[in-house]
Amino acid sequence: MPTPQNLTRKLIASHLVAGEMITGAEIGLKIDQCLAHDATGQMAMLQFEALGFPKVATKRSVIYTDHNILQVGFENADDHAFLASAARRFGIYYSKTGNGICHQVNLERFAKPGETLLGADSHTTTAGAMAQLAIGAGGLDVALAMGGRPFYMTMPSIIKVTLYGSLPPWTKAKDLALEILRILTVSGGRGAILEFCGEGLKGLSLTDRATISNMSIETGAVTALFPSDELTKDFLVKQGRSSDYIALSADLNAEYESEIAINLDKLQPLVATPHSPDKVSPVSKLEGLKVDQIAIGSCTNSSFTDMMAVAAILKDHKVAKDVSLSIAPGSRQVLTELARRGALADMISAGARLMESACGFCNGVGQAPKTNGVSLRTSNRNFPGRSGSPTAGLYLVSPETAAVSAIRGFLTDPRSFGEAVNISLPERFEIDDSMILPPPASGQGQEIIRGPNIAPLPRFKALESTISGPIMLILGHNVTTDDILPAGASILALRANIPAISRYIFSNIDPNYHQRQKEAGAGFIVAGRNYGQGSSREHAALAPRYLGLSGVLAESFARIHKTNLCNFGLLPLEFVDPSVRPSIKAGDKLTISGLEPSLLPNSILEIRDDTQNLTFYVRLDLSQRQLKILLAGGILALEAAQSSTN
Ligand code: MIC
Ligand code: SF4
Repeated sequence: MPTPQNLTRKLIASHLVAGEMITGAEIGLKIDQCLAHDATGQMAMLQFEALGFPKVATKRSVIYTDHNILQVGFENADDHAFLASAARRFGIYYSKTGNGICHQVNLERFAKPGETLLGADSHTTTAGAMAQLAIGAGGLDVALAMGGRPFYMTMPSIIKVTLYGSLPPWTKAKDLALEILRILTVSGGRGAILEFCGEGLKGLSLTDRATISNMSIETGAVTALFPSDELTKDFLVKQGRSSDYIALSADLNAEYESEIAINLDKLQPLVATPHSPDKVSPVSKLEGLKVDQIAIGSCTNSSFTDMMAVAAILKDHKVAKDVSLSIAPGSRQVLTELARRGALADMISAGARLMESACGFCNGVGQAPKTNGVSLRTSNRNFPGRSGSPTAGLYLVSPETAAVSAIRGFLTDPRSFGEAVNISLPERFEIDDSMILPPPASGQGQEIIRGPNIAPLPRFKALESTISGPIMLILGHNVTTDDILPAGASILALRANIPAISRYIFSNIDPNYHQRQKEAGAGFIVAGRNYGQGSSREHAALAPRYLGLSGVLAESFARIHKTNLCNFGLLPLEFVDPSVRPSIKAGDKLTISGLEPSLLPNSILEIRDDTQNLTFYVRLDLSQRQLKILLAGGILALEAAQSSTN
């Protein structure tokens, strides 16, 4: 009898092209589908071009324009023209601005049980709701996968999340996502895939599952996976995609590395308080907190059922007079369904401000709260400064809690609102893919349009075997990519321009960092655990490298960011003994040597602190393949060196 397999191992096994499925070992996966957008796609396309691929080799790749949509200057229009033309040239589908947020549209139109999806966005995990092995990565990894190369990662451990019971009235999928964060924190999922099972699944709709897999990345997990079952089938049938359905689940008695059991009956409405999604508290405990702004939407909670529930709550009520309520339905499909049912009228007559179907407020593109403002949001991250207001406090809640609170004017436990609203899916969704432009049969001769906002890619040299430089910054635990490269409309408009965007690196922490780093030439950042958590933006590695940064010394790294560092030739160094961290100081000159081609995977290297005359050890926990990339100065440098010797 074959050994019973969990769902994750089944999906990995069916796509494995390199390595062995041994936890912690490097594996290579064949990628079926890719996605990128107008914050990450620019770099992905410039790199795809630099890698010399003639066209995409995936079953389907899609570029969405959903992040960078505030047209206050020529910059993002330049970016969109570039992306649309690169999509035509390279055989990529192009989802026009207004069609919706990539993860919501992907779920509706493209996500497919049993396939792999690599997305240049950390919340690519959303499609795990549909038993798609959906993983976020930097744009360069996505460019390689689009070109048909394998995606490499460490074989994850698999955490079984067993759900019992059913969610009580007014307690929603978002509350379960927050409960998981309360249990695991922002680093407890590192190196793992969360695989969901148990009788509790029956009560979770496909979009509920999407909310949960969306936020799995906030635990540091690689992704989440739900089985593909009758609910998946129902959603796919309603999307006119019944042929995409296959049933998929773990075998009976499959093994897992660890297990979490959650009794849904016991959950209640929860809220993540500033400034981390794992600072979770019952809403009832903070009830009465005066709010200034409420924003409903984002790839976490902008589905048909979320929006219809909000409309049902707002119907015949008014938004409190000193609250601004913004609502951004997740896709044009959702927006159309709301319009046809009169739900938009209910929202508007309650006093809500209707926003574009896009990321918008979620990463600071509009709706920045006032100084010290309190903003209740249905999105997934409440990191400092993410809203565009450095002093605002962001609280993450379910759409139901947000809507009830909008009426009351303060954070309110929705259970006090009366009978719970329950929304079912329509008989059939309105299907109109006319804003998703398919590529022409051949991209040959299609011009790539480069306005002045599209800068050439920087090129890097191979690493020296000895590197010396000062410690530029000393940081704490859980540094986010929003700390490294802040969110917000003006910075987002520079994603295709590394010289311009590099001026904003660490700008919320030290506005002079960029100048200091340029002058220093080389240098190091020192940090605690889970450095680089959050987004997939490779600019948070590429731009510091452009300024001259040599590496980061941390207790541990977030998965995507660590790979991004290596992809651009930056040293991701882990303290062997973290207790040395407090003794090294900003400005100390460090020297690391031994960066030789003979270096072995998982090597331990000595670092000399020349200023304090002390030595300590760091681990370079990389595979042989990654070491080669790193020492060459990054993937593009390695590929260029290899093609010149061929
Ligand atoms: C985010 O939610 O932080 C983003 C903006 O979607 C990022 C993408 C980026 O910054 O390029 C992500 O999650 O990867
Ligand atoms: Fe867009 Fe926010 Fe989702 Fe990122 S988390 S993809 S910014 S909606």
